[in-house]
Amino acid sequence: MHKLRLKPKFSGCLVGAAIGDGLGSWQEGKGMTESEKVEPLVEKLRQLIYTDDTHMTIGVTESLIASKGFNGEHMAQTFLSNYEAEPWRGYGPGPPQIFRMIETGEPWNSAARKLYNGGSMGNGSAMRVAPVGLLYSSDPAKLREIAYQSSSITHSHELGREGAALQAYAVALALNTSSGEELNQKDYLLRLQDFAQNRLYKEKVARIKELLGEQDKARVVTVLGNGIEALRSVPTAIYSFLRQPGAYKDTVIYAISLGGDTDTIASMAGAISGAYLGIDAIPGEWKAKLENKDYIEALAERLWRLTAFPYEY
Ligand code: F2R
Ligand code: MG
Ligand code: MG
Repeated sequence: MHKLRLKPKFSGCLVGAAIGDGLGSWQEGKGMTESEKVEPLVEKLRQLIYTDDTHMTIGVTESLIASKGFNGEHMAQTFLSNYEAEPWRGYGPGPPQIFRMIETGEPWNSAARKLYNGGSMGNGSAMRVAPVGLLYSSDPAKLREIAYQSSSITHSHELGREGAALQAYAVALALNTSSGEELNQKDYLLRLQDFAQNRLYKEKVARIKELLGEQDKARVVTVLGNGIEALRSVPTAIYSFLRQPGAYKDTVIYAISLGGDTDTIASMAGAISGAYLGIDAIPGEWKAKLENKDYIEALAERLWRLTAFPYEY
């Protein structure tokens, strides 16, 4: 795809993720809800305030830009300084403990192993990984390596790392598919299934196909999950996108309607949808209400420049 056509897809991805997070945060931890009740929420809200999901996505993007690629020490320090500036963003329990360890001298690639007896399997590294999917979209092996490494700063459990890699690859596939051509859901799923190295993720991706026409949300939640663990949220986000790949708004509303970890599932689904459809597919009223939209868009453009014009940097 021509590099100029990727630019609105980069901003669609990061802005789309942030809006999913900001809107989904109003439903986080609650049960399933009717889709019709989600959209009026935006009208009631003066601003879409994002949470840790976007705060950390911003950190990943800032670090990738500043280091012209992945640098674990730099990314860990960026997480730490962003967290110290805004600790109220609703972080999960694990990351702040890791930031404290890093602050007191623990290396960036060993702190996370000290938590949860082998590392976190939460979705905290998958929820922030979209910029890795954008930057390394043309090289799946490199994308996997960097997704794993960026995850290892806070989430070193195999299921946390694999969730991050799968979400990054879902973003990369969406980015590399022209929004002008209809997305082939079966082909997209086959690629994801081939990419996944963990058996549990391969099984979950296989279940997505049989649920594509499912009307019963309770069944979707039973099979795919709506929880805080990567294995019970990354496949759900991919599914929310694949049900209605042509409409960003429907993807995000559907993800939120499933209940549970709604900010995170809607953010990951919004990132994939935005990478496929581009920023113009996101409703103007939603974009206008997003906190820090201009900064997020500016970061997306700088990340795009890094891929489009690497010799400028
Ligand atoms: N923290 C939240 N939501 C709580 C409400 C926030 C509220 N609105 C507020 O403002 O205060 N959301 C955010 O956290 C999730 C991401 O969490 P992360 O970064 O993965 O955290 P952690 O601690 O690593 O893992 C989460 C939980 O998963 C369980 N777990 C993880 N690994 C485990 C293991 N190996 N064995 C057993 N359990 C494990 C633990 O219960 C962890 O606490 C996102 O939803 C984000 O939005
Ligand atoms: Mg959150
Ligand atoms: Mg969440």
